Amino acid sequence: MTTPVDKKSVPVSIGNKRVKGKLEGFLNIIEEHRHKRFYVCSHDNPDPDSIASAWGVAHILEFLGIAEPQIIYRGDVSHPQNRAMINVLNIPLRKWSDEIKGEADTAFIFVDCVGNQKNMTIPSDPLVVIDHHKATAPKGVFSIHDEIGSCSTLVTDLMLSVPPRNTVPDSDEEGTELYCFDSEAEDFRELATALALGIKTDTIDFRSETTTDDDIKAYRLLCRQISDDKFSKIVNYELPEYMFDAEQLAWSNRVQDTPNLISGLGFVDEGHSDSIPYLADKMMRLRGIQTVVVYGIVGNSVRASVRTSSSSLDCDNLCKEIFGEKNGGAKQGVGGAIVSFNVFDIEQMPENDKKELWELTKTEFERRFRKATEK
Ligand SMILES: [Mn+2]
Repeated sequence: MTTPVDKKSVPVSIGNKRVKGKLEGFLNIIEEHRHKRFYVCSHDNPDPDSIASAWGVAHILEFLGIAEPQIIYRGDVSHPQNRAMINVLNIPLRKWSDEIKGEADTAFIFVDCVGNQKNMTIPSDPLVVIDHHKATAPKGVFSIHDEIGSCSTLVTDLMLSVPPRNTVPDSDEEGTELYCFDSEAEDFRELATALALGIKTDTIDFRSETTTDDDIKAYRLLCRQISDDKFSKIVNYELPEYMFDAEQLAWSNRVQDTPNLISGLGFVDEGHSDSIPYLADKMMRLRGIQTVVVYGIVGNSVRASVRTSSSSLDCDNLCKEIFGEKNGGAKQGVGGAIVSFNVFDIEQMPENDKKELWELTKTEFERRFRKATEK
């Protein structure tokens, strides 16, 4: 029989060697820059893993006595589940503003990315990067890096590994030890909920190839601390009305040749672009369907989501064949593409031209889809 773990027992670390090996260096670098204003930054497409990691790092900084570290991102939080996460957990996430660039004495920590990729456009050099992707940090930047299932796992381990702090003892009492990973701390349940969601989503429920025992260990540990209510509220997030409108459109615009289906949504508002991946997933659930492309024109680009469960098609090839070698990619049956129309200013176009542009786009991508799937 196993003994349930005492929620108040002293926390153990996950034991990731890459975290352990960098702990001292991390603490030193924070100490060295402690007078600065810290910004913890997500990449441009904040997802549960990057949001939770950033919040976790901000929590560590506060524990280390850094005044008011800020969590920031550039780009958009578009997926309705990610918005639900921010609202339900009340995560103090702020959007990048150009004023930050002008501030003196700032220090930036990038999480879930290393800073020299396309998905990170915050124009400041990081002091520290914490990441789990196959990518190398820029030269000279202090990095905590391991190719595991999620960045939230690394951050959870870091939280557990930070040495406890002694409170100032009263005259006749001894000081008590305070831990960074402390279920009694303010907002800790919410933070644990966020980190658990980060691990769950980034590992695709522990099915991704990169999932390690560390991810599972961190998840189990966090699950003892989460708010069950809030966790399920986010997992079963509410959908905005436009999602149902988009679904109706996707259904009526579909070109279906079972097991293949493609559907174009026309011009999609930037703020509604999350309907594209959502509907690609949904269409995959249609009986007999194995390969789906849902796409639309968002701003000056075509955005597409590609899915396949077919054993004869490779999703990455499919993305590249339909949308161009450099415009898309996929892993494990899930992919996407962005094709820029940067010679046009679509918003300024007369309605008729826009209509024609859409017709051309539709004809071309449907043709390419047919060609790529009929092999
Ligand atoms: Mn991640």
